[in-house]
Amino acid sequence: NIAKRILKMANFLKEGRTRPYTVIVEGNIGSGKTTFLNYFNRNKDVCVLAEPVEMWRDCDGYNLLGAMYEDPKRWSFTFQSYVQLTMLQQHTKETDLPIKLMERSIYSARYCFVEQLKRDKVLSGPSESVINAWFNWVTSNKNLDVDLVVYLRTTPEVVYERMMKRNRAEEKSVPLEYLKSLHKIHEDWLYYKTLHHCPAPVIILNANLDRSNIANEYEKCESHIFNKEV
Ligand code: DCP
Repeated sequence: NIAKRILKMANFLKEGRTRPYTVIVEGNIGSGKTTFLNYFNRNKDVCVLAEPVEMWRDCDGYNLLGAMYEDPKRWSFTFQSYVQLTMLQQHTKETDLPIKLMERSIYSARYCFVEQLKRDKVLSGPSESVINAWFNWVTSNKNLDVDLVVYLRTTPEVVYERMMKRNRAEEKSVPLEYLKSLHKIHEDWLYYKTLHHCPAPVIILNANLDRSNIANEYEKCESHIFNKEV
């Protein structure tokens, strides 16, 4: 095991990689991204970065996630600006480990959520332009490359039920319609690949399965994450 790890590290250095092999986990609200991350958290080669929801709930004492759902027109720009910053922090966070596994990314923030807010006419044109200007600048001037996307594919009805069950205070008023729209946008982006650009090859998992059956699905992408020559 140690020999394997040394070999991995040697290959890593030989290739002159300046960043870890980076995997992002994407999927609708309630698709099981956190459960997926927890499954891989036990591996010593992997730096697991959970989504900074807690930061979104407490920015200098302000709950931006809650504010965004309570009054989307007023707070979506503020919230998505902060999401973009926290995602940038995750992408650029340094690690000595050869693999980085991230919950979501700056890409889904822009391509799914900002896109949906724009379609729903919640985000004004000028607000969207400012978010885009930041997005375009950071993605062109910083190395935010990813190597693999794991898409936890679900149906809106299943994730709606999970979201209701987990009962996150901020999400109480999120309607099924919103999850249907987000589902479509994820599908167009990662399944049909007709929307925006796909930042890396995509592995698709059936994330409708419940916790007791999902391990087999996870194993499908384990080799891609770990046996990769890094
Ligand atoms: N959110 C948002 N805009 C973003 C990212 C997230 O409005 N750019 C919102 C949607 C959810 C909450 O933040 O209300 C967290 O969403 P995620 O889907 O990212 O995370 P979950 O906790 O739902 O993930 P999972 O249940 O798959 O573990």
